[in-house]
Amino acid sequence: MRYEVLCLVLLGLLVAQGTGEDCPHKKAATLLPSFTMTPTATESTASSTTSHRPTTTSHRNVTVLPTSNSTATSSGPTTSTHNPAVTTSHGNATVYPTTNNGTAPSPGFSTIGPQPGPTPPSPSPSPGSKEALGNYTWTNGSQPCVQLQAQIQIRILYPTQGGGKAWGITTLNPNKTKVQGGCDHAYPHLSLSFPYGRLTFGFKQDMEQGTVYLNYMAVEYNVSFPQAAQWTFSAQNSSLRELQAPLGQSFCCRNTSIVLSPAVHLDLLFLRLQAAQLPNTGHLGPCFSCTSDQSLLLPLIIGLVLLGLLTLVLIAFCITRRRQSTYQPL
Ligand SMILES: *[C@@H]1O[C@H](CO)[C@@H](O)[C@H](O)[C@H]1NC(C)=O
Ligand SMILES: *[C@@H]1O[C@H](CO)[C@@H](O)[C@H](O)[C@H]1NC(C)=O
Ligand SMILES: *[C@@H]1O[C@H](CO)[C@@H](O)[C@H](O)[C@H]1NC(C)=O
Ligand SMILES: *[C@@H]1O[C@H](CO)[C@@H](O)[C@H](O)[C@H]1NC(C)=O
Ligand SMILES: *[C@@H]1O[C@H](CO)[C@@H](O)[C@H](O)[C@H]1NC(C)=O
Ligand SMILES: *[C@@H]1O[C@H](CO)[C@@H](O)[C@H](O)[C@H]1NC(C)=O
Ligand SMILES: *[C@@H]1O[C@H](CO)[C@@H](O)[C@H](O)[C@H]1NC(C)=O
Ligand SMILES: *[C@@H]1O[C@H](CO)[C@@H](O)[C@H](O)[C@H]1NC(C)=O
Ligand SMILES: *[C@@H]1O[C@H](CO)[C@@H](O)[C@H](O)[C@H]1NC(C)=O
Ligand SMILES: CC(=O)N[C@H]1CO[C@H](CO)[C@@H](O)[C@@H]1O
Repeated sequence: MRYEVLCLVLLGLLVAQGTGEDCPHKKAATLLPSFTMTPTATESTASSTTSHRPTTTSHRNVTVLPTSNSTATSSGPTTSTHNPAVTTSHGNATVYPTTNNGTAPSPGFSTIGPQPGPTPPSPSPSPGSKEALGNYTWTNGSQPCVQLQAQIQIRILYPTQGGGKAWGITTLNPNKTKVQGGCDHAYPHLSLSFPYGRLTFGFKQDMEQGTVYLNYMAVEYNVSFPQAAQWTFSAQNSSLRELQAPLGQSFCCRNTSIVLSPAVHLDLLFLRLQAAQLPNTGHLGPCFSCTSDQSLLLPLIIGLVLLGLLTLVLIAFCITRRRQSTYQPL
């Protein structure tokens, strides 16, 4: 982690200074944690606003035509500016690929690469902007029972026509997302419908522990990723225990992922969620921060403690040396 490195560097500096120079007097080490977020969101947006879909046309025969002849250089960071992003549209859902080639990257991190060059013009917000941050609330009457604020990304590992696999990513456009839900006391749920897809979050209250957590999650999505050999995706998992927070508090996380199945992941960025005992004010309860943030804090604390110990040792060393030096001239 960054903080471990930071702490180590600081320790190293202190040691170097302490041994090389005379004893440091009144050294003030200031640690300023700086959270720099670099959202590499590959925004995907629906290109049309019409949500009317003829119910009779159940055409599943969709040919995916990349706009450029995709003899894609396997790794082309040098020629990236001349490479237009391949966009395919099916059912009005435009999807920008993360990888042109059918080689399956390891699930997780490196797949969310930045788009080469500017993304094609689209009527909706630019990638990574705050506009993709959704605020989804379900209320029963006047009492809100589930509120979820997040930028939601769906990541799907899909089979390609070449026989490989690739990760596709879409980001939900909050403006085109409809919220439904239920306020059953022990099992509140939230359902988000968007063009050709639906997400369902089922929560569960654990009265004994006084917590609430995400217990059930379902994704259904019809989307055509580049060179995909499959267009309908669905996954559900009813044995989750994620996003857990004490009753009355909201679960906050800058970046967390839910693994529904090996092939379907959900990324929740800038997440703030509360699914039980919401205050009536429209605001959420105090933040209960996710473990990934805490795991960042831990190295920092350890580093600070070590720093303190080291400072003590140095001071002791200084004192003893000064005493020696006062007696030595004799
Ligand atoms: C979210 O975290 C994953 C790794 O945990 C990282 O690859 C990704 O870039 C992060 N996304 C943002 C927007 O910070
Ligand atoms: C799918 O499209 C191809 C070419 O457009 C056509 O040859 C084939 O018959 C179509 N299949 C179906 C099931 O419509
Ligand atoms: C794509 O490129 C390959 C090799 O360069 C060529 O054989 C093929 O005809 C091209 N396809 C199109 C549609 O241009
Ligand atoms: C993907 O890249 C590999 C090697 O980088 C190559 O062998 C393969 O043909 C490529 N596949 C496609 C569909 O371009
Ligand atoms: C989405 O909503 C935001 C905030 O209400 C608005 O500024 C933006 O224009 C909307 N975008 C579209 C495409 O409707
Ligand atoms: C939700 O509202 C309906 C009627 O508006 C009511 O019958 C139901 O008891 C309410 N549920 C909860 C959990 O408050
Ligand atoms: C996805 O497509 C399947 C089959 O065509 C259809 O049954 C399902 O309702 C679609 N789902 C959504 C969310 O549009
Ligand atoms: C559901 O999620 C749990 C916890 O992440 C995981 O162990 C389990 O394999 C998942 N079930 C399926 C069917 O993927
Ligand atoms: C989210 O929506 C709720 C209910 O519509 C509203 O009270 C709250 O102020 C909104 N929060 C933000 C950050 O927009
Ligand atoms: C860009 C695109 O595909 N637009 C289509 C969106 O869906 C409506 C209704 O199905 C079509 O009329 C548009 O052509």
